[in-house]
Amino acid sequence: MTDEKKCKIVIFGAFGAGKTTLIKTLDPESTHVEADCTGGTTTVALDYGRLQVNGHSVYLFGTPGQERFEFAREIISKGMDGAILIVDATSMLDDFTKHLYDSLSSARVPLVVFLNKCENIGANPELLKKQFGTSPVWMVSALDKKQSINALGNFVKTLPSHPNVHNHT
Ligand SMILES: Nc1nc2c(ncn2[C@@H]2O[C@H](COP(=O)(O)OP(=O)(O)OP(=O)(O)O)[C@@H](O)[C@H]2O)c(=O)[nH]1
Ligand SMILES: [Mg+2]
Repeated sequence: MTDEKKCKIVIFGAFGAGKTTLIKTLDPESTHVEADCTGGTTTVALDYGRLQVNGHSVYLFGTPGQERFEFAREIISKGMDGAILIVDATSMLDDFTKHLYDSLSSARVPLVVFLNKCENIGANPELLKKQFGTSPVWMVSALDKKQSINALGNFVKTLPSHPNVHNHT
């Protein structure tokens, strides 16, 4: 037995918000189940990565952003200790992101919002920042490893010291 803390973090967000990119940045050896789509790839099952942060073993699960994959989001969400909602700060807030935010806020799970693509000249995080009630909001670029680790580490620090799930391996 080890007293190492383990936590399962699930990443939500609309199509193209940057969920897969964030996991690739945080864990370059992560695994991704994707299909080709116009202009790139899209997650059709899940992303999976792991890393050590603030004395925790963090298990990251990325969900598909397309609305039709609701069943996959439900399965992946089981037993999560925390949720990250990624929002593309170069776009207006869309209805699906609002729906994800409302469902996660009413679920009893710690939640943080990452406003993503903030290094992009077209990003307007200030406009979006106020639209997430009392939830903590971080401005990030999922392409930037330091920023991504910092934002994740700060979230993990806030999680209860006895997470729901004891063994995610
Ligand atoms: N400029 C910029 N582009 C980003 C950033 N994060 C992601 N992207 C780009 O946004 C596009 C979509 O990123 P993904 O990580 O595949 O998005 P996703 O949320 O996993 O998308 P789905 O799986 O289809 O729901 C890709 O072209 C990424 O390179 C960022 O921080 N800055
Ligand atoms: Mg993806």
